[in-house]
Amino acid sequence: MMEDLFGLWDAGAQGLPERSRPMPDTLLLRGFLLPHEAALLQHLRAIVAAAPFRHMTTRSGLSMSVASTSCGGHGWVSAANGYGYAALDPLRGQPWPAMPSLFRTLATAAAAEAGFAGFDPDACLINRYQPGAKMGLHQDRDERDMTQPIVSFSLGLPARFQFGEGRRSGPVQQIPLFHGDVFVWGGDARLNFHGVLPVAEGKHARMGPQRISLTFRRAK
Ligand code: MD3
Ligand code: FE
Repeated sequence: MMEDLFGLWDAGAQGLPERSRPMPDTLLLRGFLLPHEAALLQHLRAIVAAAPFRHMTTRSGLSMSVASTSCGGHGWVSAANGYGYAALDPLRGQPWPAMPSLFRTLATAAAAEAGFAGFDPDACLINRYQPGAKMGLHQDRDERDMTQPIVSFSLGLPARFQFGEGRRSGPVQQIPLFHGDVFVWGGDARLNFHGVLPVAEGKHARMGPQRISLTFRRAK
């Protein structure tokens, strides 16, 4: 698509503010990853070659439309018999690939910008959204220390991110996330409900027909 060839799907071309606080204790950094794009993608390729994307199963036995893998000391896993953090990749019976120091450095820097100094992630969940894939509204509550923030990186196709408050039935806002954006959540926003609407068809110039998110957490 022409828009994509000229990079119009990236935040810089949308004329959006470089940083904003969509709600208290959050920070959205537009294009924060773009200076590091090539190195990030190289690391990502190596991780996925070692620990491939797979569709996990929810507790209700349904296959997720998003495919996932992890890097770091702990990976988030879900199966019919439960979910949470695991030091071994159940698919391979081996540790997850190490978290590249560039990933950690960028996540820690983004968290510090948001006011969460000293964030030291031990888990990075990598989600792949092909067109049509989505993630329903949920809370992230499998981590031990809820005073630690969550940092997410967005790459590839844009997505409409949905977020509400600490209760499922509360009001929901939508915000577009683009290639290179970083979103930080902590403090009072840490247990907010959030999700991703179905990703629209398209082909990103550098990522192809997919959106990939990397979500950094302190699991243990
Ligand atoms: C807001 N992933 O993996 S990342 C997830 O784009 C997840 O793949 C989405 O939600 C994705 O659990 C969203 C942004 C995010 C992550 C954690 C949050 C937003 C959050 C925790 C609390 C509030
Ligand atoms: Fe989540």
